[in-house]
Amino acid sequence: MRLVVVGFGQCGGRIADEFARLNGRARGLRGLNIITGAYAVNTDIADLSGLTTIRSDFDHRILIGNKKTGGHGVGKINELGAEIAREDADKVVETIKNSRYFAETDAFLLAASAAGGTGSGAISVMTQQIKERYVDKPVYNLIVLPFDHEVATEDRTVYNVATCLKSSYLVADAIFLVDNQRYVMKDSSLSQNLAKINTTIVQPFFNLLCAGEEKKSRYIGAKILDAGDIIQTLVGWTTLGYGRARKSAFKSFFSGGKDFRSKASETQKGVQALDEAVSGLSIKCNPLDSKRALYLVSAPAKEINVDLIKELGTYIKNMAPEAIIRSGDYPREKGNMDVTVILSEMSDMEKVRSYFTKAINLMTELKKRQEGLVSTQRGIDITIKDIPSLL
Ligand SMILES: Nc1nc2c(ncn2[C@@H]2O[C@H](COP(=O)(O)OP(=O)(O)OP(=O)(O)O)[C@@H](O)[C@H]2O)c(=O)[nH]1
Ligand SMILES: [Mg+2]
Repeated sequence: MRLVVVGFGQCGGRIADEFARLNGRARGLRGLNIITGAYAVNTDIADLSGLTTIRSDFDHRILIGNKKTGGHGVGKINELGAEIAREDADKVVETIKNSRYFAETDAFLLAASAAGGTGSGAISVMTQQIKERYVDKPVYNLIVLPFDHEVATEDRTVYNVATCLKSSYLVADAIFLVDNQRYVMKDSSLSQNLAKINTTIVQPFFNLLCAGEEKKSRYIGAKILDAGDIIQTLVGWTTLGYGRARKSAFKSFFSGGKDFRSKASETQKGVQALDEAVSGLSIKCNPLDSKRALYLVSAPAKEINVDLIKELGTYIKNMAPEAIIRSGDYPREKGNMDVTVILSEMSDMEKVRSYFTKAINLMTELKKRQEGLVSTQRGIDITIKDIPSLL
């Protein structure tokens, strides 16, 4: 499957940059092109300059709203981000259309954080515009939710997240949700942490996108997972995960031989990788709420056997009994056994619901203040009102 990836705002731009590196790996290691274009769109020049892999010309790092913001961002006001995106949408759409490999694109993936201003405001507006012009290609969103401490300290964060999620849900074919809080590593600095999080977010897409693009017969699975399977799986609220089996201590004894224990250990490794993928899903959710699921197992060809596929299928079926399940295998020459999982068309996600509830409470409170039902004056403001003014 081949994607055009467009990142909005700082977070979105960095994720698009990560996808550009992913394509570099796919080309270098496998001779495959999985990203037909990677773009960063921002109101902030400095953020665009900080990227490393997306080409540095103005056709790939696209500055919008320069007249309104002077190239300095929208400072968390996502209505302004949305307004600028509406005004400059043509510029973005035209640039993407003119790219060299555009005709080979299966779908769009637009990425942004929900808590900022530019990305949070722009992603739904641009999704709508792209959908109107390219009716035959799905448009997916990848939305990053803020860390808990950002929510606790700033009301605007809640408002931005809620409005961004609702607007995207109205227009995108599916929304991959990624919760920063799931990836917090207390022992590393924030910038390293974000870089690490971005790598973790993008990693599951590697095999997922490569599997259907393989041309060499030895890399083609018994059941190929291609763009059609992925498109059929992705609807509405979506989460994804990736797990890799640890190397077994008994590997040298059993693997590769005809010993029954090698077959058993492969199944065990597959289940272990799947366990890891499910426990590390990009947002906390209950798999029972998903209506569509997909898994892809990738491993050296000799390790993929019928028992393994059957075992993984049973695992997913028990976990998400209401879901239509699609699957595939992706044989490699060497490397680990890993499993990629997608749960989609989720009917509930506690975190999303809680953002909507919090935003409604916040707006009720704001309205009360505006109507004067709650006094907003404190400290100096209360005593100052009785002092005569010279103006
Ligand atoms: N995972 C991840 N999260 C990020 C990254 N950069 C910022 N964030 C998160 O994104 C939110 C801030 O949004 P930004 O993307 O910086 O905002 P923006 O879209 O550039 O908007 P403005 O700067 O307000 O114009 C916060 O919740 C951050 O924790 C990143 O590289 N990776
Ligand atoms: Mg910014």
